[in-house]
Amino acid sequence: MSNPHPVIAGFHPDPSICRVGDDYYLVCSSFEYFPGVPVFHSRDLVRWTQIGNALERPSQLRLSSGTLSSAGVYAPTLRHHDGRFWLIVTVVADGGGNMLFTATDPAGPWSDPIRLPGVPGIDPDLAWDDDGTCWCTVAGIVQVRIDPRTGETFGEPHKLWSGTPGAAAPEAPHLYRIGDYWYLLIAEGGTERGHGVSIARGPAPDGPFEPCPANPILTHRSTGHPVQNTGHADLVQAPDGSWWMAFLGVRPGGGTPGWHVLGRETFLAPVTWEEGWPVVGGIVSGSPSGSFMDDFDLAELQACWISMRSRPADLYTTKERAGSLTLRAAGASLDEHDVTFLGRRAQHLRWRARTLIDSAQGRGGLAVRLDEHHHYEIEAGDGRVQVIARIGSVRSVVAEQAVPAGPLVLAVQAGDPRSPGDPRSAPDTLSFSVEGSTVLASLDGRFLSTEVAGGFTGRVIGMYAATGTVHFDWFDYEVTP
Ligand code: 6LW
Repeated sequence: MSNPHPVIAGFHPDPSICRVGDDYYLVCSSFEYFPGVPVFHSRDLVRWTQIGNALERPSQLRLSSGTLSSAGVYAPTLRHHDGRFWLIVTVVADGGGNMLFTATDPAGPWSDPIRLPGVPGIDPDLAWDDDGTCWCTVAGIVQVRIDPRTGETFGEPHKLWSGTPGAAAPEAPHLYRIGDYWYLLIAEGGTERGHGVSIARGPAPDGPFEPCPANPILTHRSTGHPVQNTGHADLVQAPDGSWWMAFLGVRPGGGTPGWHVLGRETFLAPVTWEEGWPVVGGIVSGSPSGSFMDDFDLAELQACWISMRSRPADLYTTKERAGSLTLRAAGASLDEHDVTFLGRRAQHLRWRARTLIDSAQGRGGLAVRLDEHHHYEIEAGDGRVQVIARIGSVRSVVAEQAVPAGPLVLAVQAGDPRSPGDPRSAPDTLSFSVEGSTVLASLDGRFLSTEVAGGFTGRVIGMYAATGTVHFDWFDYEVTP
């Protein structure tokens, strides 16, 4: 079985997709990271370019330092209606809840939130019927009519469908009017190895719904498919009338039980229709993105860069030292919620990242993060370099060496595991070094996987400041064999 590639690799879960003319747009969850809700554009459903982040202002997304990792921005839905783009999302945080944003250009700017206090739960969906009524459907599966311009709800939320009897977690609902039917697409089984997609149809947007006899229409549970956890899907019709499904999946590596390190990624499959029911075809492989380099010569940071919970302008700037990223320390380490960290999602199974750091005025370094309890980093400052590992409650300086004063190139590489044939093998090894000298430490990659760390995200590689002020001249991310 070939190893199909995601169309959007790295932690880009819970995809929602819509089309306007020949242009497709897609959004994903982003949890504790800021800015939130990455927005992508494509003309062929396979090659996607990030065109921005929908929630890029504190007035849109305010995640306090108390917001837990894997809380924050849950599954969004993106739709186009009445000449505008509509984004509905759940923010799981203090002062959060379900909220709506609108824009005329999906690249932004998006509006400030329209709050939906009457909409319960998570995974909100939007659908309009011919008379303009807007139906909001959430996990459960529960539905309520809303006015998307004001956030007002009408009547009490009512139960639509509970999915396949006995299946866990009916969620991720999307409602479509297709031909003579209204279709209700859901995820069920939980977002882990039992994940799947099921569908029901009915005569009206509020049902009643009859389940598809072939449910689940998509699942890889109990198969040897290299892409697992498939679920949380959205449907889109192409200009030529063909139908496609975007959905999340993971690529576990190593021995048993398998560890996925890139989070839940976005995959694509064709859909055909038989007797009024969708049939999902095999995954269409995306084209892997290439290497990436940022020399921080631009005044604004590129859209792929993310920080935890917020990005105060006085702690993150490319204006203080021309051609450099300057990070000013807040939290004292990656164990802290408010550490000054700028990262990008790891998008490949094998890669090398490097940065040129000037730590004369502080301490900082290059890190691979799952969350504040699971991260590895190489840190420079005070005339020494340390490799630090945080795994659960254990924090250890696993290597240290004296270094001469002056800028250094710090490197981390995701390489093959030590014992690939061992049924207990790790998915990879993360090796840390100062360029020009030997590897300081090589660490087991399983501890930076979702199966170990838990939660809904994946690895993020980035630069951080632990004390004082640290400058980074460039960052590069190279795809390796
Ligand atoms: C999301 C739920 C899910 O709200 O995981 O994969 C939750 N499905 O639908 C977080 O991504």
